[in-house]
Amino acid sequence: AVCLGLLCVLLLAEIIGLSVYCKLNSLSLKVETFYIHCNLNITDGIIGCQYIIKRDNLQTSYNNLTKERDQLHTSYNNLTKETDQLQTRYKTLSEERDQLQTSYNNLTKERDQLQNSYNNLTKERDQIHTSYNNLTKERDQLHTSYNNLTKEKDELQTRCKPLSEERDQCYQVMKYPYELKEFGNSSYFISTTKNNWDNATQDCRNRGTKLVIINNLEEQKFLISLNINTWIGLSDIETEGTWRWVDGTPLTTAYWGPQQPDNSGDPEVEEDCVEIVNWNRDPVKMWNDMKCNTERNWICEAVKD
Ligand SMILES: [Ca+2]
Ligand SMILES: [Ca+2]
Ligand SMILES: [Ca+2]
Repeated sequence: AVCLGLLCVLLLAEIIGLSVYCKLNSLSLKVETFYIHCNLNITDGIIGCQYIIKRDNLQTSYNNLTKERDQLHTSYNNLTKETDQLQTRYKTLSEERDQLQTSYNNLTKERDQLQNSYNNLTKERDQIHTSYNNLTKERDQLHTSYNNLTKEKDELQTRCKPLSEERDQCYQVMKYPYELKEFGNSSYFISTTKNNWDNATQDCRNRGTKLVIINNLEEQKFLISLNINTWIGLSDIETEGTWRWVDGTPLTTAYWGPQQPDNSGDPEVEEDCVEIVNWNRDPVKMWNDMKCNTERNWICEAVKD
């Protein structure tokens, strides 16, 4: 029994040594080792301890590998998710890229169309500019032509005015047909119609002549020989009793009929114009003062140069 106790003490010392050798293990392992080595020899104990350590290491490695596997699995799942997300983003981006490409193509077409439109508008603008310049030139030419025509019109109107007056006079002259007679140094236009003294005077003026002025007895006799009751160019229209010829000269030699001039003898009636009345055969007593609005033949005289 003493020997057996001694052996146990020795074994206990070995166990302590093994514990140092095995370094740190769980308390149960120590108990187990103690129990084993209480029944087995030291060599077997060491070998068993090594196996245990290896097993523990393997267990630890296994655990670590399991953890790593789990981590890898988690990482794999995460990566799978990320891959899916990236796949989705890639798809979305591809679609966006296609849309952008389509938009780019459309914009390119629109740009080309706009460029064409711009070119066409530029051409049209240039044509319009050219047309504008041409029209401006034409307008200026027309303006010049207009001014020239206006000047010509004014000149023609200036030239036309006396012609119109002559025409009007011609019309007036043509209104009253006449018979032409020549005597002495004068031509005589003898009317074939009758009119008042004023119109007769105006008709002679229209012809460039004067109502006949009797300058001498020969002329008086010539007029009597025509055998017409006619106005002569003598009146006292301006001043009663003061007789003047139509050229403004005063009466010097007169051939009044009997009791003439009498200014009608009626205070209510004026007789201011003179006629030749063939009421007797005495050529020096043939004139009568008469109401000027009475209608008579008349004789215009044109004195030759
Ligand atoms: Ca005369
Ligand atoms: Ca009179
Ligand atoms: Ca009279």
